[in-house]
This record gives sequence, structure tokens and C-alpha cells, in this order.
Amino acid sequence: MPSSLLLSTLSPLQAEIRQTSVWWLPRNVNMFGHEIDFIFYVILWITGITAVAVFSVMIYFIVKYRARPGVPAIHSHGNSALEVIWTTIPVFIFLALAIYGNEQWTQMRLRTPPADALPVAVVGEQFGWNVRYPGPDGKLAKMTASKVSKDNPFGIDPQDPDGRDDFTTYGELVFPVGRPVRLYLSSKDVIHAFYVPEFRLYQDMVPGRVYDFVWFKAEATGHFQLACNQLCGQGHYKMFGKLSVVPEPEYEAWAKGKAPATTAGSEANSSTPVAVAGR
Ligand SMILES: [Cu+2]
Repeated sequence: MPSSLLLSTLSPLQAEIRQTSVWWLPRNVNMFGHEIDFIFYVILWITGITAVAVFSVMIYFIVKYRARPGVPAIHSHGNSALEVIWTTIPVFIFLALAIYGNEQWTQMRLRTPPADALPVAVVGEQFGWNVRYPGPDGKLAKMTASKVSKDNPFGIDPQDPDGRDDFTTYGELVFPVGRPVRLYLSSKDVIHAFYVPEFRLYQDMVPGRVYDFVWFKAEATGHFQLACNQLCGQGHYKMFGKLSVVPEPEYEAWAKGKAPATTAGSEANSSTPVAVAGR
């Protein structure tokens, strides 16, 4: 592809990603990302130092004990003390990493999200993202996995009073900075994955389940990409969502400008009657 054509297809959204993640981790904007990056660097340093040490000793021994005429070979039958040492040290390193990692996972996924979190539903489909935001009441319609269907991507009851003022977008996500966001994730058809590298956030979305325990708090504004991270079919490569983190007043203004959803469906199929009876 000529480079001019390639450049013309890069939106400003993609530009940020290309500038910040070409050779190394993209910048982190999520409050949970610091601990994830910390453990990443700890593991990188431990494995890096170990690799250099092991290969240095190996190369030194290869040269020092190489076969030479007149020098008899040394027969080694192991060294119990050394073996105990180099088994015990990794055991403690692995235990420490497991305990620390487990604690971070508990904080991220097993603690109840804060009560003031903004609830946002994201339902993957081949090949895009149905997004549902609460209206002025701050409440999302209740999602039921068994009700998710082609015409009812969010699996809601159309009579649900909490859902009357909800609004939907297709592939457009705006989050306020500094405020917790609680996601309600599901899938309409096959396994998709909600993945935002700058949030250090990844969650598979298996059809038949609603994931209500994923939350984050963005600490900086910016434009990012929501990319599906499960190979979900032929159009997987284009399953992008435009994701922005903006100051709270800007978010409020954006939400105000969105019309409430008239049916259970997404914008794309809002004219289709919703059939949930008998499910
Ligand atoms: Cu997908």
C-alpha cells in the first residue's frame, strides 16, 4: 500500500496509539494500571537478570571446560546444596508474585464497584459495539443474558422504567475522567473481548453471560481505540470502537445531546419491534 494511502486512512484516534505504543507499552490512564505495570516490570527485571546471569555462566563454563588435549574430563554428579538453593529461591519468587497478583486481581474484579460509578453497557456483535448509557436517572435498564437476541442486543425488558431514558450509540464510547465506570459486558453472537490497552483492561465477552464486575477509573483524558481481542470472524479486524475520555462537563454535554433509546434495540435496528415474550 502506498504510504500516502496508508496515512490517509489513519484517523486522529489511531494517531495517538501509533505515537505512544510503537516500541513499548502504551501510556496507562486507568487507576488499576499502575499495579499491572509494576508487576510487569518486576517480572521483566527478574527474568531479564536471570537470563543474563544464566547465559553468562553457561558461556563461561563452555569456554573454561572445553575439550583440550591432555586435560581429563571432570565427571560431576550434581550438588545437593546448590539444587536446594536454586529450587527454593524460585519457589519464593513465584509465591510472592502469585500473592501480589491475586491481591491486585481481587481489587480489580472481586471488589464491588463504587456506588457512584457510571454504568455503561457494551454488547459485542459481528462486527461492532452496541453501547448503552443511562439517561438523566443515572440507571441502566436491567440486562438479562437469556433475553439477548438479534433485535434486543442488551437483553432488556422494554417496559423497564430504568431504561426509558437510556440512550445508545454504535461504536462510540465517551467516559468522564476521574469518575469510576462500571461496565456491563455481553455478546450477541460469538465470543468477543473488550480490550483497551491504555486502560490495561481486558475482558472476554461470552454470549449467554452478562459481566457486571468490570470497572475502571480513567485518570487522564485522551482518545483511544476499543479493539475486539478475540478472533470473532471475517470482519474481526475492523471491530473498532471510538473511545474518548473527557472532562465531566464535556461528558454531560455529550450525553445531553443524545436522544433516548426508543426501543430495546441499538440505533441500527431501533425500528424493529422487540420480541421478548416467551423467552
Ligand atoms: Cu469481536
